[in-house]
Amino acid sequence: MILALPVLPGVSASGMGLRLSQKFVFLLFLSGLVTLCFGALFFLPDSVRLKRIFLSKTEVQPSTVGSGSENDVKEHLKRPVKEQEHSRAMVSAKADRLKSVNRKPAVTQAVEATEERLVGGKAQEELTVSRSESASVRSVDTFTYNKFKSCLIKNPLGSDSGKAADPKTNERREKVKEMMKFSWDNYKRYAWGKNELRPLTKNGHIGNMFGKGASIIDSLDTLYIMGLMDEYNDAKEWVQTSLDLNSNGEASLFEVNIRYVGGLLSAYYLTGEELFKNKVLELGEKLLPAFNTPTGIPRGVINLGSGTSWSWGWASAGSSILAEFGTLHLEFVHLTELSNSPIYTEKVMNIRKLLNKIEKPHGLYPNFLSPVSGNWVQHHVSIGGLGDSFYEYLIKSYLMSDKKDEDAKKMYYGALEAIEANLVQKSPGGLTYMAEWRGGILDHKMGHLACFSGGMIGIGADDGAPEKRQHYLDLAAEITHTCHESYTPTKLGPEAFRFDGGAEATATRLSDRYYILRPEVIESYMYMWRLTHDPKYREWGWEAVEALEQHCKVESGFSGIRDVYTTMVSHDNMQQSFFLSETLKYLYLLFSDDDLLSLEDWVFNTEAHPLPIIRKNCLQDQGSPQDNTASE
Ligand code: DMJ
Repeated sequence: MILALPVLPGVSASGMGLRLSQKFVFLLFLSGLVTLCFGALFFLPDSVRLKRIFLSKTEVQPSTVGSGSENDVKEHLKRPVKEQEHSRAMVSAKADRLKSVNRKPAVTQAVEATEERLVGGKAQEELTVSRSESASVRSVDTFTYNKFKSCLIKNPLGSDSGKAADPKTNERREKVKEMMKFSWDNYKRYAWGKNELRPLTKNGHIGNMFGKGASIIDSLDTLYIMGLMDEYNDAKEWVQTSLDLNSNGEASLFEVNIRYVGGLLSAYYLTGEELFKNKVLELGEKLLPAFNTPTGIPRGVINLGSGTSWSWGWASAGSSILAEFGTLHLEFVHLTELSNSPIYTEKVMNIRKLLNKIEKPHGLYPNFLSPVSGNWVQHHVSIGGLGDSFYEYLIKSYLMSDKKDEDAKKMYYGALEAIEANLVQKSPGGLTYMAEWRGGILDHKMGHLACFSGGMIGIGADDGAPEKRQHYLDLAAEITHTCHESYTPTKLGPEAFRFDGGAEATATRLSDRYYILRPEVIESYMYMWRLTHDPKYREWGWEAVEALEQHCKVESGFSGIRDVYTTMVSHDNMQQSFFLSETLKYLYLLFSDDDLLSLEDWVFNTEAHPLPIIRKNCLQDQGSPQDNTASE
C-alpha cells in the first residue's frame, strides 16, 4: 500500500534542514495519520481485500478427523477455508513447502491432510501445516455459480434440450416424459409431501428414509431436464416452504446422502437457485455427527434432529456397510466445493485412507466393517447389494476430479482386477456374470442391483491400462447383455437370478422374482449407448418402456410387481422414488442426444443425480476449457 504524504508549506518533505520542533510536529502528524488509516480498516466490510490482508487471524486450531466431538465439527464449520488459508500464510517458516502443493488437485491434498491426522502423534505445528495443505487448495475464494458454468464444456441441457434428431427416437423420448408426468401427477395428488406414492391404495408412504418428500427431491432434476417446468416449480416451492431439516427421526445416512444431498446438489448446479445450495449445506452439516466413531467410519443410521447415530440392527456386530459408507464421496466433495469448508472432503478421505490401509482378502473388499475397530466383520463380497456403489464411487471420484484423483483410480482398477480374478464367471450357456463371494466360496447368483456394473465398467474402460481398454468395454457389454437376458418373459427382470442347477440368468426362488421399478439394467443401457451407439441399447430400453406400461402402470401411478415370470401380474403398491429419479431419467437420456448432461461435464451419483466434474484449473484461472459452448 502506498500512502501519499502531505507536503507542509515551505518544508521539504525529506526533513533535511528542519528544526527539532518542526520535526516533532511532522512526526506527530504522520503517526496520527497512520493510526487513523489503520483504525479505519475495522470499519470496512469483511469482503474488502485490504482488511483481510491486515486483520487476518493468526491462530490455527488443528482438528481431528473421525473422532471429533459435535462441537469440534461446529467450530470447524465456522472457519471457512479462506480464513484458514490466511492464518496459514502467517506460518512463514512453512510457506515454501506449501508452494509446491498449491497446484495439486484438491482431492490429493485433502488425502495428505487426512493421512497426517491418522498417523497420530504428530507435532501440533505439523498438523497445522497439514490442515493448511488441505485448505490452501481452495483457489477460488468462494463458489461462484457463473464461474462454474463457464467451466462446463457443453450447455447442461444440450443444444436443443437434447432433442434427438430422428423422429422415432424423439417420439420415444416424449413417451418417457409422459410417464414422468403421470408418475409425478399421481404422487402430487395422493402423496404430496410423503416419501413415496402407494398407487393402489392412493396414499403416501414414509419408510425409514428421513422425514418426507423423497420423491420431490429425487424428481427435481428429472423434471427440470424434461422441461416440466410447472411441476419443477411446485417441487421447488415445496423445498422452500416445507423441507424441514430439523425434525427428529431415524434416517439412513446413505439414503439421505444419495437422494437428498445428491438431489439438492444437482438441482443447484442445474438451476443456480441459491435455495438449493442453502438447503444442502444445512443438511450436510447435520450429517457430520454420524462420523464421530473411533475410526471415523460413519454408522448407518442417524437422527438428524439430535445428531445421535447407530448401526443397523441387522448388520452383524454393529458393523457399517461398504456400499453405505463408501457412497458418500461424490456428494461430500461437492459440499466442500460449495461450503468452502474442507471438513466434508476430509471425512470421506479418512474413509478411503482406512480402506486403503486395511488388508483385503484376495484384494477384495468385504461388505461389513466395524466402525470401532476398523476391521472387516465378515468375508462376504458382492458387486450387488451391500457392496455395489462403493466401486461405482471409486471410478466416478476419479472422473469427477477431472482425472486428478489418482488414488481413486488406483483403488478402482485394483478392485476391478480382484473382481475379475475372483467373481467374474462364464455360465455354461456363455453368459458373463458377477458371482458373490462368501469367504472363498462362490455363490452363483447375480442381483439386479449388480447390473449397474455394465455401465460402470463401460465408463471406466477408457482410463484403464491401454492393453485392457477394449477388454473392459467388451466385459461391460457382456454384463449388460446378461442383464438383458434376465429380463424375460414380461421383459422386466427379477431381483436376483442364478447360474447354477441349470439356471441361466433366471430366478429360481419365488422370493427373488419381484421387480420394484429398479433402474440398474436401464442405467447400463444408457451408458453403453453413449459409449458405443449400438442401436440395440435403445431397442432394449424401448422394450423396458413397453413392459413398464403394460405391467407396472396402474390407474394412479406405476407400481412394482411381485413376479416377473407371470403376465398375470400382482402389484406391490409402491412407486419408488428412484423410479422418478433414475429409471425414467436414464430412459429419457437414452432417447436424447449425448449433449444432454454430457458425460464430458457430469457424473451421475448412484441415485442418477448429475454432479459436475470439478475443473480446478479452469476455476482457478477463471478461464474456460477449449470448445466451450456452455453459454450458448
Ligand atoms: C437406488 O436408490 C440407488 O441406485 C442405490 O445405489 C441402489 N438402489 C436403488 C435403486 O435400485
